Amino acid sequence: MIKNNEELNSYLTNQNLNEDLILVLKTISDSCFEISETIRSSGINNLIGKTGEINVQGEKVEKLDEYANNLLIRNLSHSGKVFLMGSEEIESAIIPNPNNIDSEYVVVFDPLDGSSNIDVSVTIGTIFAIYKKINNDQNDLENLLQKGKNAIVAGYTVYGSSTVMCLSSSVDTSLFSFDKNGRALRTHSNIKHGNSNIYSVNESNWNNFTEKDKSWIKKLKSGTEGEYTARYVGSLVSDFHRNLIKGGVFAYPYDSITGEGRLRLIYECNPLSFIAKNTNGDASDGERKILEIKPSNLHQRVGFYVGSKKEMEIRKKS
Ligand code: P6P
Repeated sequence: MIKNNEELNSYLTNQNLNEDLILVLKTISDSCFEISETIRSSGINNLIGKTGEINVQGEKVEKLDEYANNLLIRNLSHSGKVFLMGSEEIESAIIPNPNNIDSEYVVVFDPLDGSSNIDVSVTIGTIFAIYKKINNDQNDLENLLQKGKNAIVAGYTVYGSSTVMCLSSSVDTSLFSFDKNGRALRTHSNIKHGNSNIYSVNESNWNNFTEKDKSWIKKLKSGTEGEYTARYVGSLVSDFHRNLIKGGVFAYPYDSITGEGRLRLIYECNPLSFIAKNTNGDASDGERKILEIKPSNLHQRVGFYVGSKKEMEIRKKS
């Protein structure tokens, strides 16, 4: 545990979070700092490249994916305060301490989002959300398949030109940077979604967009709704963080031909939608509020629109 993390400690205490939840959040903060330090030296410690494994998503596992995943699982298990975990990298639920029914919290995470950008030094990040368990049965997946609106805290850490952690609850959304000893120091509090005109879409999927989405994007480009600029990093957490600070909307629609979504509901869309809701933003799958969707499985994929209400309203009228 990082020593003298007083600022984070007092921030969390002032949020009236109980000490077990504070310990879980400090464990996540420490883990994100460790991941950040490792990423920055990954080129020289042979952590760039792939493990040769294929994960449950059918994606080639990057060495840093595996490292970040194992670190979070190990540290959260050692905290003794986590009842159950769900990870993008692991097919089924993770029981940190079998029969430890005293622990209250369920943690879901994408250990390293955007990992296709690792070997080109583009911003990547860790995304997480924390829930209260529903029952004392560690084999009951319903503890993981909760609606996003049930989250208590959600957040992310982006590993970019600087390392920034976002922590969000219904009370406050704040940003933290880390000093060289890993202490999280608050830089922004009571964050509200920015209002710049930015849209963030992978337009190479144009032919698979619905007519509604095509007319929406054409409207944003037309200048009739103001002058928009396009930004797309290809790392969800990075695109989300930029829009949270500056404004705008991110969209990864369902494929209109296959009906498939790409982004994962439980550990990508729900945490970011929870943050959007807490910061005057909005999030949907194109029809439904993301936070109201009852997950059917741990790795369910959905269409995803998240960001300023302004662009979401324009889409409704498209
Ligand atoms: P595409 C990264 O692999 C990821 O899951 C998200 O971080 C990102 O938004 C998306 O995929 C990018 O997908 O199809 O644009 O490369």
